[in-house]
Amino acid sequence: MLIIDAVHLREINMPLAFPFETSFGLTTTRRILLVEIESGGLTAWGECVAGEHPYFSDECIDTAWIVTEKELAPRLVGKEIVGGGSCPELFRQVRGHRMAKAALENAVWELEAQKKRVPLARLLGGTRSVIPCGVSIGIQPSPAALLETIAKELEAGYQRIKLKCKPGWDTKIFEAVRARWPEILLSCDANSAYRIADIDHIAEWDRFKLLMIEQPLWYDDFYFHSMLQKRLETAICLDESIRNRRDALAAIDMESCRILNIKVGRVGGFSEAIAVHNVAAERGIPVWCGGMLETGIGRAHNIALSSLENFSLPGDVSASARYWAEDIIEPEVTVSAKGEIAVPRGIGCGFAVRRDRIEALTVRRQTLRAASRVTA
Ligand code: OSB
Ligand code: MG
Repeated sequence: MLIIDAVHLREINMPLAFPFETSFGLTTTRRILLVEIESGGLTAWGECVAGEHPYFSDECIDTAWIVTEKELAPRLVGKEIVGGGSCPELFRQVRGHRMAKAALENAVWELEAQKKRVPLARLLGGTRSVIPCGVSIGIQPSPAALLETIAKELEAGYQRIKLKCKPGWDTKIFEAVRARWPEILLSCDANSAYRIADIDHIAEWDRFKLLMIEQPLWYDDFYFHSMLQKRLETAICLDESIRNRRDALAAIDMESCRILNIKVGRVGGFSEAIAVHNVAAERGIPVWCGGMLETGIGRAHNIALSSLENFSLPGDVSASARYWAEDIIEPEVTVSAKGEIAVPRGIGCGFAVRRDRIEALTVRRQTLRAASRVTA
């Protein structure tokens, strides 16, 4: 059993080493909510992946902060719980706010792994010793800049290139990339930038032999994606639309997609991420781990999750140095020349959190502590 003594919230501000542009906007500096849980002398961290604005999903760091402080953390402090798997039930009364829930739940799983002195990856049911890695490349200032970036990432060993796209940065770009690299594993991610009227336009991309087209239509849709999937040879991969296991089941059975992106924040924590992974495995649908421009804390958790068997496609989990001049964990996450990350074998997530660095980046903080118990 774990007794939760305290939950600390903090916001850190961290400039990205390379600005990241998607169809919904440009990110240059991340504002990130970190949670730290104290329990019987142990301490475990979680990262909330909500963005600065409610553009990817309806959560943002400011909603996550309020909900964590006022609703979620109070449901944890002072409680005696079994482990990470206890969190969904504790948080059930709060609807939505999955990224806020995930930060706390994942920290509790980390705590449980530390208490049991096992690697987090094993506690989650992971079997892989290395995970295959791809990169997500934002919209670039010019096609030439994009080609240069791709060349650099391939040189580093990454196994799959994903191109962010939007109307005006799509067909011509894919053409240029395929002209230079006819055979690489290539995919695109539209973050919902298209509508069903674009069905003929999107169907033209079959000639590029993309591994998948990620979330082309509305962020909350299955029906029109199913219509589109029937028109395509290329697999659709859903990201934004999949909030939980039931969504995964609906999307798979409606044939809205043939591949799933699992983001642990988007589905509300490791418990639900494992459930999505399992239902996809039962139905023969491969999954991969998405990314949300995480610091080392969220990145370490993504590595642990990616060690589960059905994470068979390269994920968007890549080296710390692609995001940060200096990460907040040590060692930093690195990728081998084969485009793989080794799953740590140490206790917990297997990375040490750099408290000094976090202190220097902190712009606000709050502590919720259990009312002191009187012991006989
Ligand atoms: O849709 O996968 C996405 C980043 C922010 C928000 C949404 C997405 C992304 C990425 C980047 O594609 C993945 C990463 O490198 O962390
Ligand atoms: Mg995506």
